[in-house]
Amino acid sequence: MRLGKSTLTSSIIGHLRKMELEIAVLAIDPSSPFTGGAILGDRVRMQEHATDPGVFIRSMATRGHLGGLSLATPEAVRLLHAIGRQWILVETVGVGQVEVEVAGKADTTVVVVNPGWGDSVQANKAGLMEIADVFVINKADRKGVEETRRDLMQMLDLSDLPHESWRPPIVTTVGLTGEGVSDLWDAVLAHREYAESSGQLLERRTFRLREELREIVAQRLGQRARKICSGERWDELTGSVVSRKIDPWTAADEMLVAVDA
Ligand SMILES: Nc1nc2c(ncn2[C@@H]2O[C@H](COP(=O)(O)OP(=O)(O)O)[C@@H](O)[C@H]2O)c(=O)[nH]1
Ligand SMILES: [Mg+2]
Repeated sequence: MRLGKSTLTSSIIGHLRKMELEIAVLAIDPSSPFTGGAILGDRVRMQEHATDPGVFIRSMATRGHLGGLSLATPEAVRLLHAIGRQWILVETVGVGQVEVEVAGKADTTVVVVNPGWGDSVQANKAGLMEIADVFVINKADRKGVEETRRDLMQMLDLSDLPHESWRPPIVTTVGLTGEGVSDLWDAVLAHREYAESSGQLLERRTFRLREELREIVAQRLGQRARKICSGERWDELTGSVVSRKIDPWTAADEMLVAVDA
């Protein structure tokens, strides 16, 4: 959804560069994986920062292979951190649109909505409540900001916030002009402070690393499985399954017994 995320990101970059912070932006937008249109658009949008060595911008294209991103993203973040980038902004699409596994995995997650967001995201609202550390109503130059704020507050009141002691603040911005961006950044910093002192940051990082590790193990096991499923024994067992001497489950167990032994 064109919520103005890239435009807002560009304004945040401007804000951070004024403080001479070195930053990186990873744009993960699979909304047009085949044409690459969205990716080009993001580049153009962030062009004002393109020649600034203090800003590193990359689009991570998914080309339909969504699974790949969940390992590529943390790897890229680690690398950017290692070369000394002080802040790493990751722009993703919203909850309910494919890249859920990337969303909500940052130290601080900012959820962007627009005035009059209404019914279009109805089904996803609960998901948004779950991952948001900060809400931003972008395109606040449009009608309906107060209704949207009320709507969000009500949802926050009703929802079972997973982290009782942090209530996501609601900030309004105009990405195009940069209005409200410094408030937005203050909210991010406030969350960061909370996350550090409450132990949430450590908890999230531990959880993320566990998930990543699990996925690497699963990937390695997949590679191993492909290797195992070949050769003489494999042909033999496949033949037995085809001729219905044994069922596939039994055959699989026999393959694995051979491996475990
Ligand atoms: N009126 C208004 N339009 C905006 C604002 N921010 C972005 N836009 C426009 O919204 C459209 C989508 O912006 P973009 O940053 O590409 O959204 P993204 O898909 O969420 O990254 C573009 O036409 C922007 O010019 C804003 O604060 N106010
Ligand atoms: Mg974008």
